Amino acid sequence: MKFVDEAFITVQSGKGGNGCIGFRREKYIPRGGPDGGDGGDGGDIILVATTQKNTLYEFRHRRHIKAENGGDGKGSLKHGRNGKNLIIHLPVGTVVAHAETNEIICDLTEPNQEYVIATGGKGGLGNKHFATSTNQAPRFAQKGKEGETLAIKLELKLIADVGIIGLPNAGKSTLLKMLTAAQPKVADYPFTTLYPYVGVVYPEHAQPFSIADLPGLIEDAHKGAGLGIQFLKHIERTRILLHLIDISAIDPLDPLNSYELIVHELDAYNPALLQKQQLIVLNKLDILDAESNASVFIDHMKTTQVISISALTGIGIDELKTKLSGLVNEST
Ligand SMILES: Nc1nc2c(ncn2[C@@H]2O[C@H](COP(=O)(O)OP(=O)(O)OP(=O)(O)O)[C@@H](O)[C@H]2O)c(=O)[nH]1
Ligand SMILES: [Mg+2]
Repeated sequence: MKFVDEAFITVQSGKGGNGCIGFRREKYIPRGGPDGGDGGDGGDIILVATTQKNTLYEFRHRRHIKAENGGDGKGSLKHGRNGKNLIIHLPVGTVVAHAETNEIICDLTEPNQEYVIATGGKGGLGNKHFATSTNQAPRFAQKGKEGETLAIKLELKLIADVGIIGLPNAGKSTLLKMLTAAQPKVADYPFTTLYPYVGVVYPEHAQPFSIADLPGLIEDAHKGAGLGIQFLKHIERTRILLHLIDISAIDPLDPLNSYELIVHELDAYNPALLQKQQLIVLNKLDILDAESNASVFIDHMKTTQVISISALTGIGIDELKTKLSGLVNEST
């Protein structure tokens, strides 16, 4: 299904049913008392976070969502039926805000998290409730209350422990496939990945953690170049950045330049991104000359926080898993 990470919808809870004006009419009871039943309550609109969805695509076509109205009360004290609550399943990571003011209403960060966004109108009371000593046959009942109508903006900001970033073709999707059961498309042309994928890594002796494959970044991504900025926001909610670099270049200085380009893009979009824990991973170590390029890179960077792998053949993957799992646990 197509990836959509923003949608505007209107939600409307159900109206309460009206209370009934009724009187008992039985054979030997000439003037029966009031017996109008109460109206049922209108249904609520409830948002529920689910891991089963990763797009807001359906809301392109589902713009107005309404819960059921409550039924009217009936004679013989029959209570109107309550309107059914309407549950809207949203992907984990959806931020819900007022459409006009952008004021945040709730942030669905946990699976199964619930939020009642519009409460159904109360049902009206039947005339039975209004009988008094002076008015034993009240000819009025309460009307049901209107439901609430709210225009909201849904914005999906993926949540993952680790986000894989890098230039197009660095091998990000290949790495996600190697580490998890996710099946993103892999191909030897740039911009194969058009939207983020999230997979779960199950290390042998540690807690599982989630990892997101993000579309490739290029120069001026922060200004909208390539797939650009629309995906940079998904990096905001990953705790650790895995910066993947193709080390198989002919010019050993290329990987360094590509590293700096990406760092510059992150900084230009939001400097806070650079405060995140970052792990540099050099990919395509199986290709000729990659190893010597890797040494050049490591010398220049003067850091040991670098892991060399081949996402294709599996070189270094176990070491990477252990390293990531350690970083994830440290940061919780
Ligand atoms: N030899 C070799 N090729 C690799 C390796 N990892 C990825 N590739 C190849 O590099 C090409 C790009 O891989 P992808 O995984 O699609 O790259 P990506 O970073 O997801 O690319 P975009 O989605 O376009 O940003 C594919 O042809 C892969 O088969 C590796 O470790 N070794
Ligand atoms: Mg890809």
